[in-house]
Amino acid sequence: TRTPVNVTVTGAAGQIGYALLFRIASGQLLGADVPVRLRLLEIPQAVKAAEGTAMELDDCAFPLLSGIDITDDAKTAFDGVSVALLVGARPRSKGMERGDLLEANGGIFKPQGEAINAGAADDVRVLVVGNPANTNALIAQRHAPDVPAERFTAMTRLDHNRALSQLAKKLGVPVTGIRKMTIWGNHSATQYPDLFRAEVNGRVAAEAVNDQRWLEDDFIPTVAKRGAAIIEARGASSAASAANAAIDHVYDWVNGTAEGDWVSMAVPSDGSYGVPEGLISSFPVTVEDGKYSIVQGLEIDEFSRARIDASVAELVEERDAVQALGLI
Ligand code: NAX
Repeated sequence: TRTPVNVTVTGAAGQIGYALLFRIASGQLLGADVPVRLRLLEIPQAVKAAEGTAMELDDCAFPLLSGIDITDDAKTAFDGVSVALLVGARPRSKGMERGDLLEANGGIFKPQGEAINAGAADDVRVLVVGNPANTNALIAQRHAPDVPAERFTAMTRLDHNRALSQLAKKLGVPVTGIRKMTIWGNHSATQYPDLFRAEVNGRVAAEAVNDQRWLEDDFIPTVAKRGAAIIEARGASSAASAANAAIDHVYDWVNGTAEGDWVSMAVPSDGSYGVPEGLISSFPVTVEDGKYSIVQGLEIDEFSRARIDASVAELVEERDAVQALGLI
């Protein structure tokens, strides 16, 4: 039998954690033949709630779940970790300035980066879900100098999946008819879901839609502001869909992307498409043998160029702000 893979989830007692842990334990994160050992990291006040979730995990008798450890200590949580899902973050409270938000998250992602640096397994893969996800990932990465930089990623897969569904609905096609969707830039309202490189049954999606008004005034804002619409309707932010996207992100990173298709991941830029090197920005990526590569050589039209640049400019601002605060 295979040795269990250590999977750490931070913010395990939160709502995404609740939707995520059962799917990991059932084998959907890494594959139906891969046993996992769960490490749950929470703040002291929420350890008891995490213990409650762990009781429910026990009650599922998942064949692949070899054990659960619960801790409020980052060093313990990341010791030997191969897959680190950083979900817990400090949300923006009323009246909080951006600097305060970044500083509060620096207080979380700096020590977590250090703990990953100190104890993670050689094959560690990190996915940051907690917002502001791209910049939190940057902070963690900068405090883990011994881990290859490309192992730190942030989640734009929920945006990607939202874009697939909106486009499928518009065209009356199944999501499986769409390939090469891309989210560019920041996981924020400035993100750019790109229909000029996406394909619907082999045709350029923007041409299949043939409605620039819809694309600009409906599709892009609907995808970018979907999180707020969910809060408005549900009275709580996206949880199961966010957990689903985290599963998709890691599963594809480990098991590879389909031939002739790609997925969106926020990854450290190598300078591709004019995105400053080192910024953790969303790109189209393919995965082979457990390694992702940014899709190269795409022609970027003027409309898309401006949208990508605007989102990347926001990432530059966030990076400069955390730099000024001494967080990186
Ligand atoms: P919840 O508030 O339900 O849960 C967060 C949990 O994190 C809490 O249990 C809290 O105790 C814990 N936590 C806080 N600081 C911690 C620390 N230092 N170490 C360990 N745990 C800590 O939020 P939830 O709805 O689960 O969302 C979690 C994060 O995901 C938020 O930052 C949210 O903004 C972000 N999201 C990101 C998305 C994305 O696409 N990248 C989409 C969904 C979601 O909005």
